[in-house]
Formats: sequence, C-alpha cells, structure tokens
Amino acid sequence: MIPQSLINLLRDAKRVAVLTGAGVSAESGVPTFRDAQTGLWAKYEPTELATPEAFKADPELVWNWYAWRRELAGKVQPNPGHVALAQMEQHVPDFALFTQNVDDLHDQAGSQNITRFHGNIFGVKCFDQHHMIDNWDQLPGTPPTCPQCGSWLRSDVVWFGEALPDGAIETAADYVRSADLVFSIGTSSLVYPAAAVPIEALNASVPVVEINPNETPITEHVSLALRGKSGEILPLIIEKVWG
Ligand code: BV8
Repeated sequence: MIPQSLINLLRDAKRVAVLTGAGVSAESGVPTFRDAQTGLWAKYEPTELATPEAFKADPELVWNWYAWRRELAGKVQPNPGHVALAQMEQHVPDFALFTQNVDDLHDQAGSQNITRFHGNIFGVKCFDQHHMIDNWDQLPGTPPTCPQCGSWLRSDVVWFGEALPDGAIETAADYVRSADLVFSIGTSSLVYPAAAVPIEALNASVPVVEINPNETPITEHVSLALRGKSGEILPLIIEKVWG
C-alpha cells in the first residue's frame, strides 16, 4: 500500500510541505465543503454562502450558518490523520503545513508550523474594519455589531472573492519549490490560489503525493496518488517510515 520509494524519500527528506483540505477533517465528523449540507442548510451551496455578497444580501443567514459550523467544529476531535501529520513534523527537519481548513484540528493535534490560507472559523471580526471581537451580544434576527465601529460581525474566514492573507501563497510557493517532498491531502484541488501550490511543486520537479479517496484535477499529474482516507493512510506512512 505504501511504496518503498515513498518510504525512502520521506525518511531522507530534509524539507517536506503538506497542503490539506476539508477531507482531512472528514473522519473527525466535519462535513467537507462539497458534502451535501445537512438539515436547514441542505438547500444552500457553500460557495453561494461563503461570499461578501451573500453576507450583505442576508447578514443574519450567513452569520447563523457560521454559528452552526462553529458549534459543529467545536465539538469534534482530531483524527489519526491530523495526529500523523503532527508526528511527521517532529521527524522531518524542515516541515510546513499549509491548510485550507478553517477548523482548529491541526492545532489540537499538535502541528506547529501551520499557515492558514482560508482563515479561522473560531475568529470573529467586523465587516467594515476587521476589528477582532472576542465576545458579543446577539439580538435575535440580526448578526451582532462591532462595539468599535458598529458594522456587522462576521466569521474571520476568507470568502470567495476575498484575498488570502498577505504573502501566504507566495510563501507556500517558495517553500514547495525547494522541498524534497510535497503532500496534497484531502482537497478537491478546485479552489485557487491554494490549489496552485502542488502545481508549483510539480513545475519545479518536486515530487507530489496526493492522498484522497477520489480523483482530483491533479491526480493524473502527481508523482504518486494514494487512493484512500487520510486517517488510515497517514498513520501507515508514519509507521512504515519511523516505526
Ligand atoms: C481569491 C473559507 C482573489 C470559507 C474557503 C484562479 C485564481 C485565483 C482565484 C480564482 C481562480 N479561479 C477561481 C477563483 C476564485 C475562487 C475559486 O477558487 N473558486 C472556485 C470555486 C473555482 N477563489 C477565491 O475566491 C479565493 N480568493 O482568489 O481572491 C483576490 C485577490 C486580491 C484581492 C481580492 C481578491 C478565495 C478562496 C477561499 C474561499 N474560502 N473557505 C468557509 O469555509 O466558509 S474555500 C473552501 O473550499 C474551504 O476552505 C475548503 O477547504 C476549500 C476547498 O475545498 P476542499 O478543502 O478541497 O474541500 P472539498 O469539500 O472541496 O473537497 C474535500 C476533498 O476531500 C475531496 O476531494 C474528497 O474526495 C476528499 N476526502 C473526503 N474524505 C476524505 C478525503 N480525503 C482524504 N481523507 C478522507 N477521509
């Protein structure tokens, strides 16, 4: 299941980069971005809700969607895939984790060098000035407002159409270009510019390993595609490489 070539490459690697997506949190019970939404959210497409336009059109709906997701994300635990990535970081001299995920499961599992491309669902800021807010009163029927500037409060995530944190993508592109090995794990590789990171590695002839139960647009281009669940494959890799 884990080719010897990968075991040798990872054992000798000095610099390893990992890109994760919602699939890494799936086995913790966090629905991925493209899983059918459940309950009252079933009729909404996440990509239609995760935008500034959706929020301006219906601040209460989008605020409540994030409140529901924050509550869900607050109840789950890291799975063996998250733990294995934290263990990999301990063994590899120079390791960087770039995640599209907005939950805190990589942090909870012990990963240290984490770059968040799409923000943090537990963070709350105001829409106009991005004042970070720790606690708020919620009157029924509308999102809470900023005590400093009075604008609506929103989740501290990167919406579609919003820029990623300054320098995050450039840092990731530079890092993977000089890596010995890059993993792309649990992502549909559909959302840019995050999806460009493994492609940058391939363009620099850096080996890329994809871990995903399904095919993605980069599957045919990667050096190795391990078809399965990250919570099962990653612990196996750690076991084979570092015993
Ligand atoms: C921007 C936070 C410009 C919110 C999210 C080209 C270049 C640049 C931009 C674009 C471009 N083309 C299109 C765009 C626009 C857009 C985009 O990419 N659209 C897509 C839909 C085509 N990109 C943007 O808008 C980005 N911003 O470009 O700004 C700019 C510049 C300057 C100034 C102003 C603007 C911002 C994108 C960020 C959007 N925010 N999240 C929130 O969470 O509510 S993205 C969202 O999708 C999540 O972060 C999620 O992580 C991400 C990607 O999805 P995945 O993580 O891959 O999850 P998904 O469900 O898709 O797939 C799960 C995978 O896991 C599947 O493959 C499945 O098979 C697998 N899986 C399932 N179980 C397991 C598993 N794998 C392993 N183990 C398992 N057990």
